Amino acid sequence: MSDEKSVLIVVDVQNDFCPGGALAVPHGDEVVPVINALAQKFRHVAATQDWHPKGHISFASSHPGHKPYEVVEVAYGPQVLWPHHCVQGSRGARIVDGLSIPHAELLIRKGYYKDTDSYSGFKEADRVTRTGLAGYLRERGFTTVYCAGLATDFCVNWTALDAAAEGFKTFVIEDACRAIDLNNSLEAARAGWRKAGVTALLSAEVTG
Ligand code: VGL
Ligand code: ZN
Repeated sequence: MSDEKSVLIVVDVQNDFCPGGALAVPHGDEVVPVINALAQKFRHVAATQDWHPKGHISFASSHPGHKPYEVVEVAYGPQVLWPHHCVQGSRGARIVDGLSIPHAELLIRKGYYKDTDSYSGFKEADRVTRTGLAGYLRERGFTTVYCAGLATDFCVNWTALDAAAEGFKTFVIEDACRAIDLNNSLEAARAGWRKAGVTALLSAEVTG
């Protein structure tokens, strides 16, 4: 989308979410060539990076007696526990080497408060703390957001829902995403998009 009002947000394409990583999304690496081609169609690109301190609240290791993929109750509600992943400064937290989006204009980090997780690129899991992304996009004059990356049913999903809630026309480019699919979370995400007016698309449908 070479127009000035549209931005592609590339969500969390990081080593830890790819095969061999700490929280590998099945086939997560397959989004890389798809996003590389897709990003060529966009004049404006932004990216997000999951960026947790050691001992983060979302890590199962921070909750003695609990294992990854269990759900615990924390101050802001239920929290899925994950293997430790995307620790600030680690190799696993780095954006995947093969991702080629040199024209990305913004890299926004999230999940850096020890006691709050953040799937969304806009708002943390307490649903109050903002990352600044909405303000940035508005100030830049963007009206339309396209989402791609990892994982479809977690960080892409929450980012897309929040983009729509912030008033952006919002698309998820499904072949440029891969899902974790925990307890039917992918179908639940798609149902949420329908309700929120988020449109699922394939990258071939995105015209340059
Ligand atoms: C993500 C689980 C934990 C994601 C991040 O990027 O979808 N999932 N942290
Ligand atoms: Zn995370």
